[in-house]
This record gives sequence, structure tokens and C-alpha cells, in this order.
Amino acid sequence: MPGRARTRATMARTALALAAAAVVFAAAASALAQVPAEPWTIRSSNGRLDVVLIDSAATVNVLGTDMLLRVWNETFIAPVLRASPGDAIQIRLDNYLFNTTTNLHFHGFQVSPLSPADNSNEMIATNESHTYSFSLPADHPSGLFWYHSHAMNVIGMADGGTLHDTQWQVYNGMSGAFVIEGILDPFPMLAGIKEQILALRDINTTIPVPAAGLIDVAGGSTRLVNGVAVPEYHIMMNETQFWRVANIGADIFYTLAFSPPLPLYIFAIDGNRLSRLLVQDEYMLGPSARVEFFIQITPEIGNQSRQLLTLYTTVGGPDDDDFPERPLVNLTVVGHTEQPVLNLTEATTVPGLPELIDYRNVPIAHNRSFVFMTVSDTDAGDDANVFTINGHMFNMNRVDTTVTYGDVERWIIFNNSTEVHVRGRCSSLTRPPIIAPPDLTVGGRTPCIPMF
Ligand SMILES: [Cu+2]
Repeated sequence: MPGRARTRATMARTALALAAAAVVFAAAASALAQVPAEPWTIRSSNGRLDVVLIDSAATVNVLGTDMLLRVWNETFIAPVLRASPGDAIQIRLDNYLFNTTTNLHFHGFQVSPLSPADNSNEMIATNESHTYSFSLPADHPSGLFWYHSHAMNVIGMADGGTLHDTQWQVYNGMSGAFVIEGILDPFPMLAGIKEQILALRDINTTIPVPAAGLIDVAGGSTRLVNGVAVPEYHIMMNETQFWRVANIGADIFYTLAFSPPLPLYIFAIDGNRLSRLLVQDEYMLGPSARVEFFIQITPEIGNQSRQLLTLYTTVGGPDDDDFPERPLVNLTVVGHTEQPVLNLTEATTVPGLPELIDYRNVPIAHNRSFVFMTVSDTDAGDDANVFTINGHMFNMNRVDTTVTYGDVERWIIFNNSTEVHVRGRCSSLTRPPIIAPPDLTVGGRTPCIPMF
């Protein structure tokens, strides 16, 4: 009987919340304040990170509106998790979603893809609990990552759910930023600089969450930074800050830029430190992407207030989604520091730091090409899409390509489909010029930009 099972689940959930997740609830309220002090954070201690995430449908207040969402620990804003290379990670996921499977994926982590580690093919059924347990390798890259529901082949979706349900669960709130500590450690001049974590997501508070597969991707949702609409950030004259931005939302592409302009001194992309700073006025951040950059206020730049915006962004492909310009953050110059302005080129150049390998100079074991297509499934109706790779319908249970560990391969990907990203670390990818045959549109963006 569903009713009886539900009662037991609720009791268990209350007990668990009191016993294991008290720390989680205590810090949640501050995430809704307009001034984003510290986002709600859980850090590892003594080499261990222990977290409990309890999945359920809950009525949560988002920007003053009560919404029924499927969330972790009955809050819309997931904690920022922080751990160091070498730490032991234990994250228990209790699924109290009604008749809906779910799971977790640790995006970009260099850990085993098998259970009990980062196995995003394993689904956790309703009223089941699963503990993700793995150690971060001692040489794991440091940087900004994220964790999220990677629900696939969801069962029992009576409300028009689709087979692949990650989008819907992430939109509801099941995603958060994950910092692997130490990215600034090799750079003594950067010690102690102010760090800001900005986890971007969106939600439309004017309508109930649509059924899975029916989210209006480009619709009128509000862009949120750590759960807040256009929060106020402060910086001092002469100060350098380290901004770490993760797109933990389901659909929105952001093109980050300050207005009036302020250079982004880009230090890391998608959890990978670059071999040198990349200075840009804007940066496009697709779903899953992260960018970590420095900003500086100098007397030449002046002390006027500015905004971090997402500029109008259009994405190729058959859906041809476009996203309007929106403000993300107000940045005000408050006070000044006596410290001289940091020379960022000097600060990020450290003799003896291991060079990143330029894989363009390494012999290629195999060349492969992949054509990703979205095609209409005429059997299933006008709106139904199927996804093919080299003409075969995607099937997560079939292995199409086997590669040899340690090989360097050149892959050419043609994509007229949705965004493509590499699950795992992509610091080793380089990007040749994209050449598309005339009958294919290259949509989305490449998963990584070159390190060199
Ligand atoms: Cu992911």
C-alpha cells in the first residue's frame, strides 16, 4: 500500500533529518538572504566528507513563492560541498520521491565509474538508500566541480515523464557545487584572496514545475545566484577577488560579462587550471560548465558600481534556443585596501610548476568520428525526438567504442543535437578548428576550450 509506505518513509525521514542532517538545515536559511555571505557549505574534516541527502517532494519557498519541488533535505539550495584530494567521501542518498528513481553523479571527478563510487548508471528506487563511497585520489585536480541527479530510465512517470529525466530533477533543485580544494595552493601571492562561489540556476516561480520533458527551456525563468536573484557583492578598491562560477542549472546558457566591462582573468575552466591566464571580457557557460576567474578593481578602472550580466545568448541546433540578457549580480566598490594591486600574471606564474602536456604533439593511436543527431521519431508523434550516434539510436546499455587506457586519440564530433559534454576530466582535450560538412550544423559548444 503506497499510503502505509509513505507514512513509514516520512517517519524515517524525520529521524534521519534530526540525527544526520541537522547541520544541513541550520545553515539553509542564510542562503535566502539578499547579501550572499557564504553559501551554505559542508566541508570535509579529518580527511572525511560525510553528507546525507534526503530526496523528497517538499513545499519550499523560492523568492517568496511556495513551490512544490523535488529537492534534497527539503531545501531548494543544495549545499556547496568541499573536500581535498585524498579525502574519503561518503554521501548517502535516501530516495523518498514518490514512484521516481534518482541517483547522483559527481561531474568531472577522476574516480571509479563503478559502484559504490560515481556510477551514474545505477538508479536508486523509491524508499531505497544508497551510499556513494570513494576516495579522491591524492593527485586529483583541484577546482570547481558539481554534483547532481543523473536520473535515467525513470520509472512510473504517470505525468508524461520522459525516459531521461536528469533535466527535470536538476531543474527542481537536485544539483550543487563541489569544490576540490587547493587550486591556489601553488601560488603564494594569491594566498588569502577573497573567494566567491556563484552557483547559477533558474526557476520560473510563476507556474508550477511542468512535467518532465515539458520545461520551457528559454521561457521566463528567473536567474538565481546561490538561490538569490541579483545579490549584492562588494569589492574594495585595489582588491583582487577569485570568482568561481558553476552552471548547476538544467538548461540555461549564460554569457557572463560585466557592465561596464571588467576583464575576466580566467584561471580555470571546467575544473581544470589553465597553463596561463586567459583574459576575456565575456565567457559562455553552458549547462554543467564552470569558469574560475579573477577580477580586480584598480584606480584606472574606477569605483563605479557594475553588474555581472548574462548577455543575450543563442545556441545552435534544431531547437535554436535563445536566452535574453539578464542581470546576475550587483557589484559595488566599498572601501579600499592598502595592499598594492596584485600583478596577476606574476602571481600565476610559478617556476617549477609542472607543465601541462600538449597532446597535439603526441602520436595518435586512432582517429574516430562521431555524428550526433537529433531526429524526429515519427512513430511517437511530432514532438518526440530520438538521439543517434553514427546513425544508431543512443542506448546507454550498449558499448559502441572501446579505447585503450593511455592511448591518445583524435575524435572529430559533428553535432546537430543537444549540448555535448565529456563526463570526466577534459583537461587533456585540445580543440582543432571545427570543419563541418555543409549539410550539418555544428550546434552547442565544444566541451572544453584548449589549455594552450
Ligand atoms: Cu554532469
